[in-house]
Amino acid sequence: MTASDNTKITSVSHTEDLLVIRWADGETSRLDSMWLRDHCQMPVSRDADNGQRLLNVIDIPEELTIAGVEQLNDAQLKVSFLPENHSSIFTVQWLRENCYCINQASDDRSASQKLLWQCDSFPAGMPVCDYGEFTSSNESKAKALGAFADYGFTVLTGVPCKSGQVLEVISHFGFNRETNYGEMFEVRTEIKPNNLAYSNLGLGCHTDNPYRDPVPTIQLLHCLQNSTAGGDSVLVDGFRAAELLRQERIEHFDTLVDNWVNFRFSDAVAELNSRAAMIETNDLGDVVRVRYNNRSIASLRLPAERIKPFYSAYRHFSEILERDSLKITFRLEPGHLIFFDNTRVLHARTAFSAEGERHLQGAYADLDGLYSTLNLLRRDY
Ligand code: NM2
Ligand code: OGA
Ligand code: ZN
Repeated sequence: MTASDNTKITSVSHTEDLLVIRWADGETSRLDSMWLRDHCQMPVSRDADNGQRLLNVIDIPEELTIAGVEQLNDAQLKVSFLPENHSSIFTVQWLRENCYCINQASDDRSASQKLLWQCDSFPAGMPVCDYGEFTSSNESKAKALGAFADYGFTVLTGVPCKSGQVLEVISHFGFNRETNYGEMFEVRTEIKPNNLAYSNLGLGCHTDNPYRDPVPTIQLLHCLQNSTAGGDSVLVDGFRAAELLRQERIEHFDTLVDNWVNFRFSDAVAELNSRAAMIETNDLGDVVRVRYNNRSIASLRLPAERIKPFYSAYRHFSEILERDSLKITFRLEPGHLIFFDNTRVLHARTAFSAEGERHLQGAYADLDGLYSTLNLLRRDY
């Protein structure tokens, strides 16, 4: 085997605590003894069939040390530990790919893993995929779901205008999330609606169901009819908006991360409450979730001295979200279906007239299923 530059080792050394690998491309790995033992890939430590860890961290002696390191060949390194007299053989490739000095933490959700966008980010048009292609070609599906992962939304065209079709679309990438609104819901004008979505009013930028914990993480809207004047659709990248807030005024950003909001929905058959941050960050300070829906904020209950600072920050974020420079505006036509990450992308619609018909069918699904499908497809490419 000829090792490529990033799996070629220049030197290996160790202390009791650290394995030090210098790589031919100039990178250095300093791997902690406890981390190495815990990540042992041998059959005593991992189930040989499913790869799941057999050992518990408390099975590892706290006084563990590295007793020796031996490079067996270009592809394998043996690390021996004391006092348990255990040896682990690691592949060089595994060490390189999993080294925490070289590879940054990664996940499916955080802003740092995404392509943030605004109004002028799609000069060649929004990410779109023909539904026939989506269902018949794994390559097209991988591309469409990849765009969803990067931008937080994708449009499907040529989706049959059949009632219930939105549920079939979900079955091609994940699982339906049933809620009190049903497996799916009809978005059209109703008399005395239980939710303003079922009126012809315009809706400002929002994420759906902030009053639910956990929130549905994907929303789909399938257009069956849209012959009214108005009723245009708007999307905003909430991660981009949150980053702008952070850049423009960090204390406003911090205020929305640190002061949680009560959200509420109530009708004859449901009473839903949650308390959560409008902007959520992970342990590295990356934005991972945005939750924003002015219609559904319950009584704000914060310690008295936090109310004024909260309103300054909330107003600033709201003002950013309503900037035209962030919005993409388009019209859903019959046969179009948009699906978006409801923890990142906010949606809105303009008011529409009582003349003509506007009918969407909506449904929720979740990101875990979509990312799993995408990862499986990517195994093949
Ligand atoms: N609908 C369309 O989250 C919301 O309350 C927005 C949700 C009623 C399922 C509307
Ligand atoms: C919704 C919603 C937008 C629209 O149903 O949650 O926001 O275009 N609808 O009607
Ligand atoms: Zn909505």
